[in-house]
Amino acid sequence: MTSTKQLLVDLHVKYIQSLDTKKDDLEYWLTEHLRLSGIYWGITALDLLKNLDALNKEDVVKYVVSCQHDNGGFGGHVGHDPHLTNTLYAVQILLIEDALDAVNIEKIVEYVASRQDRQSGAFTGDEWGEVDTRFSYCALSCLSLLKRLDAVDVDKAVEFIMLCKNFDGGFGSTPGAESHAAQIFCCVGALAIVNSLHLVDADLLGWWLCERQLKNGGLNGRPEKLEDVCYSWWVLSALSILGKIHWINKEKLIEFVLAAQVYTLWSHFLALTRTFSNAKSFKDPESGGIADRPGDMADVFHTLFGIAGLSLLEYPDLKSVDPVYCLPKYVVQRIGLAERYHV
Ligand code: GRG
Ligand code: ZN
Repeated sequence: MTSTKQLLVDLHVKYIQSLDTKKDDLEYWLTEHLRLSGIYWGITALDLLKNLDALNKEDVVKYVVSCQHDNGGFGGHVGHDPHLTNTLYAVQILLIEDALDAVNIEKIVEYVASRQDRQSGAFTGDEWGEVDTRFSYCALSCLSLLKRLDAVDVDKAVEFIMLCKNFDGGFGSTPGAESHAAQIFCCVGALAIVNSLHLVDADLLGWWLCERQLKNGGLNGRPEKLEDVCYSWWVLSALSILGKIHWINKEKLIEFVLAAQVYTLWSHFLALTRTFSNAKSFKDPESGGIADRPGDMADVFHTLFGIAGLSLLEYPDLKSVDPVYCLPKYVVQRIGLAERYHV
């Protein structure tokens, strides 16, 4: 293992492509419930890397359609129970593939609306009843992408999110819960979607967010915790929505994310000498993808959020990502939703 100062695009594309071919690995079967989310993380990363074609569109759309239930919701894999999170991921994948017409949109709207508790405004993730601000985000993002926010009580949804705001300007998962960067992304993103960013204490929250950067350049999710590549998304997207991305040290964060890339010296050599993309049959299971921090194993979740973070930091040769929807910006523009939010 050595340190690199550049994004290893070819290796990451190969890594994402190889994820569905590891059927001999126990891990492949143990993570079955993450199959649909894995496709969202993988395909979004590929698109930002300008390699959307690396996965076959027809196969992807067919698989997503097969995860939908009669009630309109999507499960994490064929036959798995429907869940709000997977329903958002399904809509996001179909939008990236420009194939929303492959599913019944009215049924999706019905399912998402059915998850709101009309009294509190909160959303439950599934029929088991867990309430969390990340489900508020999933519901509002999904309905907004489908242009059907009218199907829920938006004022009540905002009321619930504001009950989860804390003294430090941040947001937690439920009223009284500690501020956490991932919940902050969900709450700030949801408020942006429904034009309610004026309810955020932008300076106070901006301070809390930029204090997440540690000496090694990486960001943590709350005080006293370890740095982790995925916070390059959760923290940076919120800062970006608030117009304060310049409050963190960009160069140090880029260095940290690049150092969390996984590769062997041989793959690195091939990538550097540009022979890699020609060596179609070359496979190196140890290479490609981004880990949560330098030295750890890669996974597709951290691969997306590392790349999306780099995109927010305007790293060269990446497509721009939308900080509210976590979709490539051109996709959000294609449906006429880009740049509607203001602090
Ligand atoms: C479209 C990007 C996108 C998201 C959809 C499902 C969802 C909405 C958001 C998930 C938000 C969430 C709660 C993510 C978890 C992030 C995370 C790394 C949690 C780990 O927390 P701890 O406390 O770890 O276990 P730390 O880093 O604090 O040690
Ligand atoms: Zn992480």
